[in-house]
Amino acid sequence: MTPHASTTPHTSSSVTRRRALGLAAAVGGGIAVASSAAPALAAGDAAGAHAGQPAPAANSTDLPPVRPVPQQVTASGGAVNLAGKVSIIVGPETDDVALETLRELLEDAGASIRVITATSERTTAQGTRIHLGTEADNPTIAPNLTALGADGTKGIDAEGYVLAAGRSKGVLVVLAGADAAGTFYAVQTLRQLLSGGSRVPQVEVRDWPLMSIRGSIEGFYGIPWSHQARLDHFPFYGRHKLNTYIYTPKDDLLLRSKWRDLYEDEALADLRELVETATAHHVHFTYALSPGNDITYGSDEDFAATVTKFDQVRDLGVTSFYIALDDIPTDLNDEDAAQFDSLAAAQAHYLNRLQDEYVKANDLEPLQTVPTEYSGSGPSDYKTAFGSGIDGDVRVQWTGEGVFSPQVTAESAKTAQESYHSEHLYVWDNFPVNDGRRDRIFLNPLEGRDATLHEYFDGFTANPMIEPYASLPSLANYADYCWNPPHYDAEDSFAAALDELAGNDRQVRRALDVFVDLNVHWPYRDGSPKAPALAADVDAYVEAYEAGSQPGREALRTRLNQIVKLPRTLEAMDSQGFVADTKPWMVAASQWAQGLKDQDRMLTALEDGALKKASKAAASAKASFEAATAATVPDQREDGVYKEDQITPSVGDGIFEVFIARAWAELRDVLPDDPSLPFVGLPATASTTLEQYKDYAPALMVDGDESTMFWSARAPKVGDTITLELTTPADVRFVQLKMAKNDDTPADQIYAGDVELSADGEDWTRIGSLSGDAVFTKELAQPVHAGWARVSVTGKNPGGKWVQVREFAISDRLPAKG
Ligand code: LOG
Repeated sequence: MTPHASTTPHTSSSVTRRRALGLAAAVGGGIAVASSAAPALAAGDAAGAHAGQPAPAANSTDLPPVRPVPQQVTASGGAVNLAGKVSIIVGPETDDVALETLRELLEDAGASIRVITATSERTTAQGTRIHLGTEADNPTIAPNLTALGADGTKGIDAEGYVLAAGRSKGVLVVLAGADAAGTFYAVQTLRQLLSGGSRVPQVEVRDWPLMSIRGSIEGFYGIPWSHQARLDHFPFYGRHKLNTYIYTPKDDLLLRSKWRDLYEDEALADLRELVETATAHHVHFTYALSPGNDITYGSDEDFAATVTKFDQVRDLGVTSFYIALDDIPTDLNDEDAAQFDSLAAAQAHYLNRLQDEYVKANDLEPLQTVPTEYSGSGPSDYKTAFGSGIDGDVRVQWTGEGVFSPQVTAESAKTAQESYHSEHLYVWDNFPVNDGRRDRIFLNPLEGRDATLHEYFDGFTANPMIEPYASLPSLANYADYCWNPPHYDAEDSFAAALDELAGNDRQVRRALDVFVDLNVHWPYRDGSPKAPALAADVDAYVEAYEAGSQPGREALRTRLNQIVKLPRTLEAMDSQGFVADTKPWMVAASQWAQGLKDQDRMLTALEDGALKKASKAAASAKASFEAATAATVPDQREDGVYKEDQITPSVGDGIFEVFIARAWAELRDVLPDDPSLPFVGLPATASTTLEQYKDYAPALMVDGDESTMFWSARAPKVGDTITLELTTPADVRFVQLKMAKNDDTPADQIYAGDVELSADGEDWTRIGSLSGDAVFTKELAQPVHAGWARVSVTGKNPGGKWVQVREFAISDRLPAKG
């Protein structure tokens, strides 16, 4: 797609050659350094990276790391100092933000600054000179690049730049953009080369992005980002060379259910501020409407309504528009059905009208869209009709082989291009979005995107989390990946983003790693690790405990102390937004860890035979766990109403629970009636007449773990049953059925049903009926001898709701009263 991709040979022989020359190794996520005697090396050359092969490890003797990794860097050794008197020479039209950013950088470096606007090749400036701008705008750029022995920007792609630093009649730096954005990015690279000081290595950097669309799509369900969060994102994007933000939060009513309604003054003022701030940081603010729920594609009125709405934001300076057609009905209404033979044909008609009569007529950027079939690379009637029906300039989004795509390979990219008949596909990447798991935050690096995808796609937009600042590490990953996929190193990029958010305090940075470990599991990728560092410490503890030895338990104790303190330690992070976003998870982690510490004391007391002490510690643990399961995360559903404290944060991915279950088992052995012990049912198997959804198997109803569940793949019918068979029949005194996702909110569950016991699996005795609550419990005054229990459905579910069962348990004892 870009000519440069093929001019950069990715061969391992070039690595050998570099080693033979005795050159420094490339920096992981940093820069390859060539001596002045050697020819300039492309970064691709230096790292010898193949698809999926990360750059070599960091080398501290090299240049300060620059991320995204530039395409080419040549260092001639030594550095120049920018403190003292500095003249910045700009052209009349040189990018304002680039100049402002440069000015701030130099002030931090201790420079006193004079800005000169050049009108000819010659300037009167003496001493340290920094030339900033494009060759077209600033006539001093070309001769000064020549003075440093550097080539001009001719042939460098849009948004690219040349940065040259050295000496020629004094210290001379040239920041030459291929365009305004490139000029701005040259300054961003200078910032990283200065790395907080005043010295710049003598280098020539030639750099350009391999993908033209790099950014985020606020495209999730749930609480839309705040105005302030959006404003805060744009400077971050600028620093990381991201250039796109697509505005399409699903639960913003004016974008979807009320898409025809116009904005009031206050909302328009906010939008204006967003657009201006984005533009200032070279971020394209793309405005997306989702009219698909009730539009008539062929109607003149709906076309006019679209234009009227677009015009409101075009007046604010928006030049980039988008129609989102995801998650909408696939039937045509009568009016459209009379006019079009398919959904795709109707949509193509509407999009083409917008592209011709609006986008082209007003000289805007090409229209963008996400089709109704947005995943899977294979062909379909819809994809063919949609792709070949729309104007070839329209940019089309695709989510990969699935809605969530653990991998995106070059092969599926190629197939998708063919199936959509599009030269302008770009990825709507459903990562790190958490609208399907609002109890989680995802702090794992972006992985699994092939290193050659720039050959197929215009770019990527990440669909981020509901928590805007917690999404920043992933967005930094997209920045590094999209600019230079062959040199993307997931771990390095992620660690650098955490450094940035943490700030300079090393204790804070270490605590952040401890916190990240508890949130790295990404459930959409098989085998994704679960709190691996905590898990290793738990394993070591259990092993030591079983061996009756102490030392192996210390690592876990240290970690638990760190986790308990997380809310306090991380308070000192630079990114206060990250702290606020993740607070519910930090607090819950702290409470889980406190409970584990209590259980550690309990286990020690058990070993010492101090039973009273053990029981007291167990009670503390129980209280900590109860605190940890409080709903503290806010939520917003289709009605657009924001509500506090709706969701219990999930953290640690079940690893705390591994320890907890083990510790309770020890207590149960010694003190089976301890009131802190959680209720467990007798060993049993479960079966049902309901089909299971995905891998939510019936066995998950009887695994003693409320964080897993059975989920039906349909609504229950009268006569459907869920049946439990005890391993050994018993005198049953207690029955408990926990349905839906939590105890307090009726949702997917059986609404009408009888609960019955049986001694032989044939004759059944009713012991109670479901009431519409999520939880059913029954204490039997007289024990009933039984080997089976079941729920039989006696009525329809409201709204055709499906069924979730977290636990179905029967017992010969009553639950302990704590
Ligand atoms: C939605 C998106 C949502 C995401 C993840 C697309 C194109 N649309 O399945 O708004 O955030 O899944 O839940 C989606 O991905 N549909």
